[in-house]
Amino acid sequence: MDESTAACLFCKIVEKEIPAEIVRESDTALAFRDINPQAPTHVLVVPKEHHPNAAELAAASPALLADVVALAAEVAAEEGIDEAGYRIVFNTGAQAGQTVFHVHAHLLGGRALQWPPG
Ligand code: DGP
Repeated sequence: MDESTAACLFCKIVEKEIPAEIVRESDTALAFRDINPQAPTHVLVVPKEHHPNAAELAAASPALLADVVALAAEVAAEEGIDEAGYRIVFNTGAQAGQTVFHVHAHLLGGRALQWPPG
């Protein structure tokens, strides 16, 4: 772990240094429940490798971005929300509400979701 990731909250969850309710894991990604859920299913899916946001992940490693989305889809199926539908959100940048700068997909479902989001 280099200096940029040493202080990263989600790197610490990936390393199991900080507890989280992990729901699924692959070789490259980890899915765990959001601490402040906004829907009956609210799971965060992160690549194990540190990248700050979705755009930088897409540029550096498209396959890893695909792994994150694939794991989110597996969790959606496991949670039984895949048929009704769900949302995958990557908040990117402070104005979009990103507060943790280790890229994470929010998987939201289990209720009717509003559009446009706030
Ligand atoms: P964002 O605002 O898009 O950067 O989302 C960050 C999410 O991370 C937010 O919904 C709350 C969640 N979160 C923050 N700290 C923790 C934590 O320590 N554990 C878990 N499980 N989730 C956290």
